[in-house]
Amino acid sequence: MTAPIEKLEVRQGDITRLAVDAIVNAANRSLLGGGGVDGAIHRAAGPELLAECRTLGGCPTGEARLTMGYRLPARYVIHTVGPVYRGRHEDARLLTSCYRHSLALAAQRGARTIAFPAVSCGVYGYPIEAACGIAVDATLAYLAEEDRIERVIYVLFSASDRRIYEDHIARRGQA
Ligand code: AR6
Repeated sequence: MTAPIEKLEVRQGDITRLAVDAIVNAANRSLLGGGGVDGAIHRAAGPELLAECRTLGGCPTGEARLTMGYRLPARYVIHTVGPVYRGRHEDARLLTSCYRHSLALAAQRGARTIAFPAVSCGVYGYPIEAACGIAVDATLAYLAEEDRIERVIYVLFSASDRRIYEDHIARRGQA
């Protein structure tokens, strides 16, 4: 069995270009689209994605919902709603929950490869270092319990965010 940390990968770029089983969208509770990565995913997937999202009736913060990927190279989109950062303990709990719910939905639908953006780190204001630690902790905890997921890719838009993830994972690997 592959060790959980060996299943993690970091890339820089546009998540909409990834041919993985599932990409995760940093959505809002309406699931009806927005800016940032959400806008990019809806533009690349086409109007069928919004049509399916309309049938879902929204999603509470910290949970996730699955749709098809339509014109994306990814088969599924998992829409999760991260917390708006306010510096409370609750923020970390909700962000952890986004990762757990997204991974559980992916595994349930037979996805083996999944890509995450830095959920909550744009408009929602979560500091990237803290969010990275939460993302990696939540993913490793999940992968330790459930081995159907073979690869988890964190896709960062900027070189500085990519380095934060790479350094964090390298340190975790040495621990
Ligand atoms: N690929 C990968 N990462 C991206 C891409 C992309 N194509 N585009 C942006 N990012 P944000 P949030 C990065 O604001 O903070 C939306 O309007 C970006 O640099 O997209 O969870 C929703 O509808 C940042 O690091 O999501 C919600 O209303 C990260 O993705 C709200 O924004 C997340 O930034 C959610 O805010």
